Amino acid sequence: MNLNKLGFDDFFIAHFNNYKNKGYSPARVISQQKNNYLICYENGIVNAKISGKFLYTASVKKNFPTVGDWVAIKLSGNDTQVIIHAVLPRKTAFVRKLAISGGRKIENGIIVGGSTEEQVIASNIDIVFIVSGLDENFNLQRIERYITLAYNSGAIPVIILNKMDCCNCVDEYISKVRDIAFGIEIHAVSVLKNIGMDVFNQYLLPGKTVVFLGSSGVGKSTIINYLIGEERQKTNEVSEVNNKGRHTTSSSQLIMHTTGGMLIDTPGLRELQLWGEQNALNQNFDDIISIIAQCKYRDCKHDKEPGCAIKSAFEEGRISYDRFYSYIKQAEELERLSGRIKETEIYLSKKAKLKARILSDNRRGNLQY
Ligand SMILES: Nc1nc2c(ncn2[C@@H]2O[C@H](COP(=O)(O)OP(=O)(O)OP(=O)(O)O)[C@@H](O)[C@H]2O)c(=O)[nH]1
Ligand SMILES: [Mg+2]
Ligand SMILES: [Zn+2]
Repeated sequence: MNLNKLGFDDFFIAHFNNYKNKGYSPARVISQQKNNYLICYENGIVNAKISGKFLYTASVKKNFPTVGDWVAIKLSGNDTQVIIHAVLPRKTAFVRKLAISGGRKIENGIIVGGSTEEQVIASNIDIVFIVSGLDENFNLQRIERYITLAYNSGAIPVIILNKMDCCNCVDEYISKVRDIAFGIEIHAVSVLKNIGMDVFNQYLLPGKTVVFLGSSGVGKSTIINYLIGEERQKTNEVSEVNNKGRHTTSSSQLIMHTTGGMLIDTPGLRELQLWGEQNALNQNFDDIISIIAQCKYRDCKHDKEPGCAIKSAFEEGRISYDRFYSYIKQAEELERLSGRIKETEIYLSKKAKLKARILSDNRRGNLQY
């Protein structure tokens, strides 16, 4: 395996020099499941694990190897199990902030302390495809957030509006996206109906890496399968017979393309977006969040639970029902998007939502906002 073809260029060669002198070999991470890595090195693809020393010193998540990383490995005699000793500096990286539940402290009603952590979703990428479906899940704000993160990555963002077969006003959507994506290429395609798929040719270049990002179900894996010409990545196809057989991508994976380009498939919303969205929600509603944090019970539904801080805040006029209601609305949107809301701290019962709405209607005007 020629490592240059995998993207091992002057940048990495320079950074690897130090390790080379100590007898290490370079390799690129192509997939990861906890501490089980699949890496590609000069002799092919092998399983790898992180060294004990590395585990001991890499305290934060973002220091661990991730898909797309170049790493320094030590080969043992038979090469069946190699050890990763270090991660080379990343040229680019798509990073998402994670909210760490439980990591927060409240002092005098204010959130303090490190409540977020960075997660590297893919690294050493040249192009970030922000994939969105032209269907009922289309969401301009979400695209906006992806653009911000893509720009932060250092790679070039490109917007792919997939499922154009589901939409009869494609131009309208393109112009909406154009308004928020100044100077970014926007391509409408349908992988299912094979419309406009040629646009990918210009991005699949030898030694270059592209990553597909976007919510679950937008068609990332379907596009990748189309591009590599085989059903390599399981897709979210639902069997019409029993409605079973959903296959959502669960971890990132780097795949070689015949052009010599590399494609990284990533898991959608269910794995990643939730915490990002939750984080954004927390930022928007930090007043509500800090009050909720003072509820006596962690799973307080803000209904009849004793020691509910939200209830007292209503009574004392410290927050408005309207604001609480819009928080619930957004949390509800999250719930729809993720289906994993019960695992988050913002789970609220249907009853509490209804009650907040009724109270909101009754008391409108009585409260000072
Ligand atoms: N109508 C239509 N459906 C599509 C198109 N592309 C993908 N789909 C369907 O959308 C569903 C989800 O596709 P996936 O490729 O699994 O989506 P994904 O983005 O990989 O989803 P995650 O792996 O969960 O992040 C599948 O049922 C696809 O058949 C398209 O162009 N048009
Ligand atoms: Mg997928
Ligand atoms: Zn409460």
